[in-house]
Amino acid sequence: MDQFHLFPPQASSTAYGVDTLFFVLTLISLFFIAVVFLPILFFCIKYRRGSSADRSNPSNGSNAVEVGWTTLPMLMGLALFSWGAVDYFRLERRPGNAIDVEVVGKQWMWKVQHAEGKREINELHVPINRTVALTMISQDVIHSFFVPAFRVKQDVVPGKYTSEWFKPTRTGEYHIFCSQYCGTQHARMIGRVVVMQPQAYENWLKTGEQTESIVRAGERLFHDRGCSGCHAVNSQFHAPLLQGLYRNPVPLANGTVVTADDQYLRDSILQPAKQITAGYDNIMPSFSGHLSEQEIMQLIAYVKAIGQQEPPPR
Ligand code: HEC
Ligand SMILES: [Cu+2]
Repeated sequence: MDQFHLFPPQASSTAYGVDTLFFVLTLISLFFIAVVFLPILFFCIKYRRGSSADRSNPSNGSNAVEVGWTTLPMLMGLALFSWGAVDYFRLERRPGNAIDVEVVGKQWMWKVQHAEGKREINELHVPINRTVALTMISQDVIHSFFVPAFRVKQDVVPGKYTSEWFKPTRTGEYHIFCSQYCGTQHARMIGRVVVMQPQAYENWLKTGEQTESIVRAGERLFHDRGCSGCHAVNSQFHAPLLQGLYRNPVPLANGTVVTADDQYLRDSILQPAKQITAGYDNIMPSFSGHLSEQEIMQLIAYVKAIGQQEPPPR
């Protein structure tokens, strides 16, 4: 299908599945178009003015036909739904063992940061045959991260993390589009994914100025912004330790229990009063407006990193 450029190349592990479903849907639609329009054409000719066709119109019902054309399309519809749902869930569930990349959308560019700390704008370098998982957020309006060659598209929303993953299966450069109208320069909010051989990717990561990793940057912020003043073992304040927190259940003061995922950590930093941890007072100041989206992502990366450690004794 590559010679025929009706479609972008299939450059990810999921592209073929998405295309197959799309083609089957198109074929089925063509079939039903034929079933409807060929008889119309046939009857137009048969019953044209002046033809000697029989117009007495005797009624003849058939239960078999009625049941048939009700159940068959229903089963087809259900089959297509299940097929689509299976593919959808596969695309929705972020696989483990992925390369994490953070993406911030803003009018009108894509800001990318790799876990190792490397940053780029409107470009995303990735190695071939590795799963890449993007954690995305917008710092202004709704955008959408669309890579046609990978058949993935996901809205990028202010205030809420969304994610998107793909596994590139061929090297090369592929378009990134913003596919959500986001203002006058929306059409310019484009970029490219560069899929590289693993070794070339490793070399690329080392080029340019040396940057600290996302976790290191988060650790630095954690001290600079005064988080450690409350959340440290020897703190004067009564604040929860963040070690062992990530992905674990947190009992809240209102009696409910939530899981400490990325969104919870984000909300804890920006709107601490929204979900008070049980046994603590609402003394944490809100950092809303004091941190950039990238800084919030770095802090979260750090809290996630220490979240895998054992809580130290107090
Ligand atoms: C004045 C002290 C203080 C400062 C400064 C502070 N916190 Fe907190 N933090 C608290 C307290 C007390 C709680 C528990 C009550 C609540 O949920 O608001 C808390 C809760 C949290 C939680 C949820 C923890 C849990 O177990 O559910 C996270 C995550 C968090 N803080 C991160 C941060 C980060 C990141 C910073 C720095 C940007 C920060 N805090 C700065 C006092 C503080
Ligand atoms: Cu946009």
